[in-house]
Amino acid sequence: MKLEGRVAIVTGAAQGIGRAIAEKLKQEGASIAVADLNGEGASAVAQQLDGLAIEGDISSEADAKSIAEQTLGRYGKIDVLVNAAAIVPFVPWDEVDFAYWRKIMSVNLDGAYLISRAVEGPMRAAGYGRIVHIASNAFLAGTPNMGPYLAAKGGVVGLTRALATELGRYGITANAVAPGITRTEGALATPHKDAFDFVQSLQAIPRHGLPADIAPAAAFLASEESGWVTGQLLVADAGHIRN
Ligand code: 4PL
Repeated sequence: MKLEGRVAIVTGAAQGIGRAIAEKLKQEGASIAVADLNGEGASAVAQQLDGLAIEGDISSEADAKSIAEQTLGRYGKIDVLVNAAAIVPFVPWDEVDFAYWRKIMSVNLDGAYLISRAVEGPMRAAGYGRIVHIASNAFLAGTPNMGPYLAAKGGVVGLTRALATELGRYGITANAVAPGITRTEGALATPHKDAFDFVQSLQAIPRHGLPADIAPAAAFLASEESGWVTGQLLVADAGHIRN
C-alpha cells in the first residue's frame, strides 16, 4: 500500500488507461478524484472506488481549476495528479486540417498544461507532489495516422521536463508514462484496432497490451518512493520501442 493516506486526481478515469490507473491507486490506498468529460462514466467509477466523481473538460481553464478545487473541498489536499485524459485519433495526414489540429492540441497538450497549473499551487504549499502525465510511445515510434497526437504527446514530454525543472525545489516530481498500443475503449473504437497483431510482432512480449499493464508504471511514479526520479519518460510497451 504505497499510497496510503494520499489523495490522487486521475483525469480520463471513466475508461481505458485512466480507469485502470484509478483502480490501481485505490488498491494502493489513495483516495481518488475521478475526473472525466463523461460525467456518468466518472460517477460509475467513483462509486466503484468510493471516490469523488468530477465532470470536467481539462481543455477549459475554469474546469481544470474546478477539478482541483472540488478535490481540495472533499479531501483537503492533492498529493498526486495522473493526467490520462486525451483524444486518441486515427486521422490520415491528408485529412488533418487546422481545426482538427487545434482540437487535439487543445485537449492533449493545453489540457496537460491547464491541469498541471491547477494542481501545482496546493502541491507547492504542501511541499509535496507527484505529477504523472500519460504520453505515448507513438511519439517515439512515429506511428502513422496520428499527426497532431504525436505533436501533442511530444509536447507533453517537454512539459513534463519543464515541470520537473521548475517544481523540483518545492518537493514536486513530474514524470510521464509512454504506453504502447493498448486495448482501450478509445483505441478499439478506431482503425487502430487492426494494428494490434502487427505491433505485437515488434514487441519483446508477444501479447496485446491491456490497461492494467500500464497502471503499475503510473503507480510507481505516483508514489513517494519514486522521489529521486523526475523529468523522465517511462516506456511501458512490452519492448516495442527501446528508448
Ligand atoms: C503504437 O497511443 O502508441 C496505436 C493509438 N499504436 O494510440 C496510441 C501505437 C496507438 C500507439 C498508439
